[in-house]
Amino acid sequence: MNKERIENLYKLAKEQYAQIGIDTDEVLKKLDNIPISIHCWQGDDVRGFESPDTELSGGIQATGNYPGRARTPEELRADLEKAFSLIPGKKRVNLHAIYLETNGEKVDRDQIEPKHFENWVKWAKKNNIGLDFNPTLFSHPKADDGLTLSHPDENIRKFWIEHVKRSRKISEYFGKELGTPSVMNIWIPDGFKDIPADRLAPRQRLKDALDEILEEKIDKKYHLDAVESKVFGIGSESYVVGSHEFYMGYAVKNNVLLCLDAGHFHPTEVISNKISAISLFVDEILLHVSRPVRWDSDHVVILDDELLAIGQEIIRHNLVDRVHIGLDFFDASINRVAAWTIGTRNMLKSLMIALLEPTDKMKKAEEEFDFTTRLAMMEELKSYPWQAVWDYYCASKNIPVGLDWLEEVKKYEKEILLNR
Ligand code: RNT
Ligand code: ZN
Repeated sequence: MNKERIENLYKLAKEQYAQIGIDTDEVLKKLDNIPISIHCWQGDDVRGFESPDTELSGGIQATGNYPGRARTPEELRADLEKAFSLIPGKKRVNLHAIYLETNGEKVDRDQIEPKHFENWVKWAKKNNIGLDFNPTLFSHPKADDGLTLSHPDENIRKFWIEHVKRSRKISEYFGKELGTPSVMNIWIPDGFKDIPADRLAPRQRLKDALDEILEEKIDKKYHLDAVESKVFGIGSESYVVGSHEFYMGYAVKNNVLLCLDAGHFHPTEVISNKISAISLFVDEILLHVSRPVRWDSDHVVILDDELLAIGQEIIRHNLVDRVHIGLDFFDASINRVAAWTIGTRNMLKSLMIALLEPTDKMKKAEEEFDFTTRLAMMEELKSYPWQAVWDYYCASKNIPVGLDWLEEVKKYEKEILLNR
């Protein structure tokens, strides 16, 4: 794309935004500092590196068989680096315990250690990014009953408790090495396909297991605990142990982060409307920005109304430092580097569009019960020239502008991905 044209269009946009009191240069400075945690699992359909034939379980699914899935840590890191080159701004990478590296040694989940993630840390340092972490309580024989931390068998519970405790140490290690706290999110698949006779006992066991896991205090400078609820999963249609009420109560009482996944609520329920409410009761929030299509399908996030609303809720209430933005989608039917690129660029666009909004003016209209002005402003803003600001931002960071990134992905696909 023509540099002069981008600059001219930016100049015009800058003038137009200045008329409503917005300094676009300031907006881009702010945007450039908001980290997005890119989930590694889009790159390999949530398989990890424990063994080449691990089957994904826990009621989540990556559908599609697009060629080029990363099969090794080296391939996954190379693919992530390709995506980084197409995405402006500050990035983090979100890992799961199954992405460990053991040099061929069999290391079960209750044996994982920081050393199994040394390569990731080295790589993160080289790329100047932070890391986040997740214990993996699925895709394992000890999760085959559909229950883990809430399992009635004490031995199984103990195994998973040990796994999560060790995961916290790995997360702490990330934080210490990289100088930025690692957010460790606990999601478990536990639930029942059919109507339970006892909804309480598994929840009691989960609560006790979490209490035990969190017993050791870890400095928040290095590590933050988060818990993620769900409304249903494949195989847990009738009952999920870790429901929203369960984890909201747990997070408030124990002052841990509450993770809101966009696909984990009833179809007409949106997480954007939960952020402000929860912000009054917990210090920090983790988002799993995803796109449910009729179910928790984890489609690539698009710039739809809900994504725009999520951006607005973070920006309008000044929650940038208290809301950790993580992505959580896995589509195996399209190029995986493109999936990361599209989803992450959209997340950034939503934040930028929110930053370009004259929020004070809209809040003032609202306070004065001038709902006419409020609606009129919101509608006008939709066609403001934010795209010129976005293009300028990408160009200024040497990131492909517009659809130019797609050519890069196609080239990478031809040269690298199709040869796998
Ligand atoms: C599952 C949860 C969970 C996972 C990842 C892989 O429904 O959303 O966050 O998607 O941990
Ligand atoms: Zn999630």
